[in-house]
Amino acid sequence: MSEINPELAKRIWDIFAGIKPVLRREFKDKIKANEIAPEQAITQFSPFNREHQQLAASVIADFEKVFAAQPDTTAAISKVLDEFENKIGRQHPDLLYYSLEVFLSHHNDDLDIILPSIFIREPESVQPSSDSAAKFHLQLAVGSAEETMMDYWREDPLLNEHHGHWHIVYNNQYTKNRQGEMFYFMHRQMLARYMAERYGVGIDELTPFSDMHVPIEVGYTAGPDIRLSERYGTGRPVNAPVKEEYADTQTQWRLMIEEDINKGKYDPKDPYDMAAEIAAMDKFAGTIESSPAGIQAPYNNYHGYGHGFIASVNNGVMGVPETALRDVIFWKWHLHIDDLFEQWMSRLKPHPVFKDIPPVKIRKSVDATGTPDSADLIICKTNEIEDYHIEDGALIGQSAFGANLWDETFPQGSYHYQASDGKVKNIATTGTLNTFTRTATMEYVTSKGEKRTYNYTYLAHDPFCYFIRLENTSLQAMQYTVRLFIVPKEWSENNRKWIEMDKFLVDMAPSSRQVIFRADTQSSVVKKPVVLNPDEYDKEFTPVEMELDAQRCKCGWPYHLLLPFGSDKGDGMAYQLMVMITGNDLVGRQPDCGSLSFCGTKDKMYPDKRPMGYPFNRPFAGGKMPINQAIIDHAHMAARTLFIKHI
Ligand SMILES: [Cu+2]
Repeated sequence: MSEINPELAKRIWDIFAGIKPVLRREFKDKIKANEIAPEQAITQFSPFNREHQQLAASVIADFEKVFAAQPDTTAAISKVLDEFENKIGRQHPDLLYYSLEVFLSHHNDDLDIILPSIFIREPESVQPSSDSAAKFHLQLAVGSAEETMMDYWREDPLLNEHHGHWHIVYNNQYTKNRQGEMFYFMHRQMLARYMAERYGVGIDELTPFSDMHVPIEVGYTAGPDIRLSERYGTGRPVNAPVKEEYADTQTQWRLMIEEDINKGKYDPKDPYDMAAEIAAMDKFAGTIESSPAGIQAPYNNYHGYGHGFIASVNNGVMGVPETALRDVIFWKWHLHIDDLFEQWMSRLKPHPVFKDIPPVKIRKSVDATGTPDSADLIICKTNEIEDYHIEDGALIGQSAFGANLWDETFPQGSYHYQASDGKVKNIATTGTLNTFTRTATMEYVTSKGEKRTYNYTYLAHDPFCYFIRLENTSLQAMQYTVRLFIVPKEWSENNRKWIEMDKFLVDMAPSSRQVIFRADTQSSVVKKPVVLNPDEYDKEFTPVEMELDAQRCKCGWPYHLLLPFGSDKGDGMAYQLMVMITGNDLVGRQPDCGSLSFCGTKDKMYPDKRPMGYPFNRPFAGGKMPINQAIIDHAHMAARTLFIKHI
């Protein structure tokens, strides 16, 4: 990446910080006055809409043409911005913003562009829905008081920003490697997290919305300021019907999809081969989403049309990726989509087919409840490590838990390590991580010039790290891939419910024992650079922040949501933490992007040779508890219990 000059960077910032409701209002007025060409006369721009995607494609093609005609990048980008400004007033502003952002994100390799946060870009849409009058909120918002218990999560501004940004990075114009598979995987992971969260908060399990002939039982009304955005309708009441013709289309398509799955249209060519599985899922999910990974089918873009059919009830948040998560129906619609992926997956040959077990050893036993337990999986809260510095992690681990202490166990308690200065310091291990509810303040000025200040709550957790004791039994130096997952213990036999926490490469000397250190902030799932406090964002363009950062990748999961809620009852909620070691599957030691799980690396191969979510990419078979049995039986897998307690 290279830096662009500060004036140009500031100009980009200012464009994205611009007040969009005014532009939207002007555009609506022009439509009314018949000043806009009919094919451009859009009321709500939605990248889920096929026709809108095509309009964006031609805008992006214009940007590319302008860009290619200039000798240097700075001149090229400023001409593209001129072109963007020329188009304002002739095409829908959200179509133009979307196209510009997709274009810039594609060229982000050459440029270190800082876009303002969602708090600045779309302030009216981050307002918590609880700021609607309470009664109005319950009646219209979600249909039940219970559902509002999840507002803090569904309406988390940075979660919504993440989702919006993901759909910019994985767009329809610039094809990415394994894009269809990524659509399936990223959304399945969000669902696993959402369901674990509901379970922890103590509300009903999520049910799918699979039949649009049934009125939408849940409603959604965002905070009242959303109406000032000129982008959305007033909200969707509970039990609102989807238009009959849309429901007919959806039903017809759903039946065709199920028939094609059952006919084996999307089966992998070889039922055991991972590359064949990846290609097959990529094609299937790419067709359903849709993305360029898909194929022609009558139901192509089934998922996207579903967003549109639901949004059409009242120009709802479902039409827009950076607000869709706020609505309960998003999760119900996506659970239905995921059910289709599950139908496809149930046709694969189940695990265990682990033929490629690397020469490693992690010690383990079985605890009193019959579940796997490993003394080689050690967890610490980083604020319980005296004089902790992340760069000393490996040294701390080796000193506290390795070398002549290799055969000791370290149940929750206080221990010691020797720091590089020779001094003995304290370190505590834990079996429980805490989550908290914190309050932050958002301040914004509406398009009417009114200043708003709101408190909102967000979930946060103890900063923590893992120490994993791993033995390389090979006589060779090896590189291994470490894969970490968690799941609510009661759901540990359900392969859809495992939450990916991290995956990374380690180097091992021949026949060696190593204490591997890994901090939560390094997680391959999390957006980099890590945002520790969601309300700390740049309120203004600050060129000093524009330093190069090879790890920068803006589409990862928000750090503060890395751990699920857990439970506020008793000891908290019992989770299982599982580690699986595979060979050198990750392409490259230092990916361009530090958030490879959900972001891949830009324009290159997805940096994992195995199917996303491996080993939970297939059902497990054998015995009463096949997943736990596989963990017990295989030398390259281990697990332990971890409590997550909300305090
Ligand atoms: Cu999405």
